[in-house]
Amino acid sequence: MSATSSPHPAVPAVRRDGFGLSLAPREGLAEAVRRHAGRLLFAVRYGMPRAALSADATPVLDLANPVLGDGPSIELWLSPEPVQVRREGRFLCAGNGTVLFGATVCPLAGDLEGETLAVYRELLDLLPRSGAASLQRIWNYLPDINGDQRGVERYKRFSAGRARAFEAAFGAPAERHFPASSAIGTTGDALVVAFLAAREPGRHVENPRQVSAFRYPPQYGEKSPSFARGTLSPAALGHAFLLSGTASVVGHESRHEGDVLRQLHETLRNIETLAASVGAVSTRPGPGLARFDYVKTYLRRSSDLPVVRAALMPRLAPTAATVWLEADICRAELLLEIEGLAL
Ligand code: 3EB
Repeated sequence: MSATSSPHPAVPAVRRDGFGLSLAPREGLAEAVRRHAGRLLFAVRYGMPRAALSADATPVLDLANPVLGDGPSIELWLSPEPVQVRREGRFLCAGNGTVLFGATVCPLAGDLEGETLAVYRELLDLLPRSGAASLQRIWNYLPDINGDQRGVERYKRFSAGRARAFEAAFGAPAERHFPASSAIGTTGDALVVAFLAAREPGRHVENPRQVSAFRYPPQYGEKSPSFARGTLSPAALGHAFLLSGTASVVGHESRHEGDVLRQLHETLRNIETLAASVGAVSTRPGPGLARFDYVKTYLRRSSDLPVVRAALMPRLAPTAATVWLEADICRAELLLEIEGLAL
């Protein structure tokens, strides 16, 4: 079938030195497994009935966040080398000796801080044993992220557990170990943590327009969030720039409450400023928004899709792949968050 006759053609892979990412339509997993046989690190499927992990033909993480619009809904993380898949406690991991992708879906009982601490301790413990000790990127999906757990917002409970695990593993302050991250709401009753790690370290980047999240004042949680604004990954990941979830936060404050388009433009200013400062840790210039290969946008209100998409698309390369998801954001007043990858 030619690409033009298919309603949802697979987006061509973006690859560099063999590492890469491809996107596939909702029903495209089996074909992708055939096409990338033995070179598929992990598939992540959005818009599924519930969060789940499986490892039949290939490791697959399912997430329940609805896919907005008619775009692709499966990420295919590709490896230049044959992939070995294994269980490490609660994590399912796939690696090739220099990079490792892993994920867990952890049922929650009612102590999000303690449960997050336990999951992150397990993660920080398995990495050095795996040969891919350096965290590059983490994705966190939390049920009812803005809800209350015994008087404290659940995102803040999560943040405290994550911070304690980093301190237990590396001592305080542990900030030079914080990778690019996203922390996003989801449905169901499981905490989902997925990660990308490598044998060689990445270079974590901060944004001059934003207070580093690990220095946020206590109003955002008893323990500040443990993440970097972006990570410039090593050669085994094609030197990909991994952009953290980025929102309408200037300094440490949320801006433009209730106005999704103003939030979008503030977010884009944050991304452009961060990209410019990647030059500080690299001889290459940082990737401006127009050089991103993959952009994933989380919208709190699905009805905002048309206006946000119309304003964002002209700012991206025509070849950029986009995925649009409905999700709560970690601060109740934030209406959107954008993450991405540039190879
Ligand atoms: C912010 O700038 C928005 O806790 O891992 C963005 C990316 C946000 C990652 C995290 C939180 C996280 O503070 C929220």
